Amino acid sequence: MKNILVYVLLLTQCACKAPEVDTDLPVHESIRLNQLGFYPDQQKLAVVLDSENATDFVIWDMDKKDIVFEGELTKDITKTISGRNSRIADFSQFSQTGNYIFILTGVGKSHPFQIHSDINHDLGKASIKAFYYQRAGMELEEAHAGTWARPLGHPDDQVMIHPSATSPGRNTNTLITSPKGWYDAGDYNKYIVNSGITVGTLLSLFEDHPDYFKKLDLNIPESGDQVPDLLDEIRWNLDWMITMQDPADGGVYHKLTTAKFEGMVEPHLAVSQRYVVAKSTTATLDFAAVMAQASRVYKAYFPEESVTFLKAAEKAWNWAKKNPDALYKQNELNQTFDPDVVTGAYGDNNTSDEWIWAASELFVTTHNLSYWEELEEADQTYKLPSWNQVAWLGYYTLLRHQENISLLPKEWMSTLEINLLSAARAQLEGIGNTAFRTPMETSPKNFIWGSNAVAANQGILLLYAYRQTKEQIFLSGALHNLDYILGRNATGFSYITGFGSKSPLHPHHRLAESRPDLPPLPGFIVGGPNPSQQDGCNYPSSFADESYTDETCSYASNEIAINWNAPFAYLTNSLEAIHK
Ligand code: G3I
Ligand code: 9MR
Repeated sequence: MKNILVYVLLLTQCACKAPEVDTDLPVHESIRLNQLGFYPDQQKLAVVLDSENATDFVIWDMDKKDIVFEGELTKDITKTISGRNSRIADFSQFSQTGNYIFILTGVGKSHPFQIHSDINHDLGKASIKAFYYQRAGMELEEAHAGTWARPLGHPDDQVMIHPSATSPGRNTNTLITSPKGWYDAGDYNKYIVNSGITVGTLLSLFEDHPDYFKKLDLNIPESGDQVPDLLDEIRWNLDWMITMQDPADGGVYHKLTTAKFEGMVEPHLAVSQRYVVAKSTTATLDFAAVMAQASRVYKAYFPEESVTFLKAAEKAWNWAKKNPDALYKQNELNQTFDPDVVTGAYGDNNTSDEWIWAASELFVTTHNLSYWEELEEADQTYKLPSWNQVAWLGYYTLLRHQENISLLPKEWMSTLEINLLSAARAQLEGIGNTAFRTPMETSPKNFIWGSNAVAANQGILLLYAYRQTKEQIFLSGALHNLDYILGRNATGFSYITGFGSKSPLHPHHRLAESRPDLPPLPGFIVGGPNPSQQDGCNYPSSFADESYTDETCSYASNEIAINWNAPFAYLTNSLEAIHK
């Protein structure tokens, strides 16, 4: 079709020439911005790569069919990790609600975006609804799942005790029931360690913004009951977790899994024998932390279960005290027991952070000083949370509740505050030297398996710093990482399924891959760039922030996982709650 040239006369007092705007220019790969959009008052940046001859840009209102803002790119050039030239277009001054595109004069246009006072509302809801889609042991009905309705899979009512997991009353081949829970990721197994950080992050999201969640309707089967939907959703996984505790001694099985990964089939057709495997110290402590937190959070809604959760937490803690060195070492187990188990290991040889997390949650819930004793000498330096580093889940909790606990020594608590703030400041340092102007890009070391969760967890840290200081710069930093996740990055992808114009279509996700007739399930954050490329797929680039491929084969860059969706849900929903 012939290009339509739109000439716009600006109603300004100057006699300047009206800019010429070609709205039919193609979307240009060199323009990178948040493909969803912005809050009216937030900093609004687009990054322009290469395009040496371009200098001017406009913001085009798609409804009014009019130019609403004109600007120039910065002259300074920053290099991307792969050496491309980057310049910045800043249109923060423009704050009118509406639907827009960014046009780089003479070059091309951006994907469309919006400016809106609740720009992340639907995204936040979808990030939690994603957990509903991951539910095991339940039929998903059309009323809640729409086109993604599916039959019940994995009832887990005949789970076998693996030889590595026997105990009095539970010999090898004993069958137990261990239903419900969320599938971990692209695979169908259920792992306590990863469930732990996921549930901890989501319960903290509730504790930090209870009023926001009391009103949020997720259209899940429990919607409309007296319990906030977020807590109903989390309950599905808690109910599974509690079955993973060995009643004989309080230890917690490391995982519930098939021996090998299932094929790319729908859940109800993936029927290989499932096992509970070896009890471990890390799983047991993560379980203790989650149950202690749940006991607190659910007290007002489910008083009986609240008591059960706390008893389970204490039993788990006592088991860990007696078994501090029960590390999960999959290769060693496979030399001793059959069948070999080769699914996700979540192996972790350092338990010091798990002790901190469990002790913190138990202390805040019970005020029992014996848990404080565990913390007194503990390492207080800041460590970004991940499945194998959970210390700060505990410390965030202590900070959140410090006013209610007079037993916490002031000086020790202020060390936590200082360490949190200096870690947050360190993340902001150097943003100006990064091509995409995000905390995420300040170090290539951030690009690990699941790097998008690093971006989200950095965002959480910045939001805690904002909460502590009310300094806008921290809020802004968190928003920069959300911009990163939604498109202002080195690949030009919005890394969330179903959100943004260029988003993953082929995630490594059995629920999605087994239904190629449907669009991928929405609201999932994919792992993201990972230069280690452990899956051996074909990647378009080997540079850290470009090591991403939207192919089902790529479990090292394009899988989805609950422990990545949780911080993403924290980030988006907190931002919405803060902007309300
Ligand atoms: O600990 C080392 C660190 O010292 C080193 O600097 C760094 C360099 O890359 O590697 C670190 O180890 C990595 C480890 O994660 C901890 O971050 C390994 O290389 C990396 O291979 C390992 O990846 C994990 C992956 O499973 C393979 O085990 C991911 O974190 C983890 O998210 C992922 O989880 C899988 C489950 O096993 C199965 N279900 C799907 C899920 C998501 O992909
Ligand atoms: O699908 C599995 C994914 O969930 C895991 O993260 C990944 C790494 O453990 O492994 C995937 O399964 C692959 C297996 O490791 C090797 N054979 C191909 C499997 C499917 O791609």
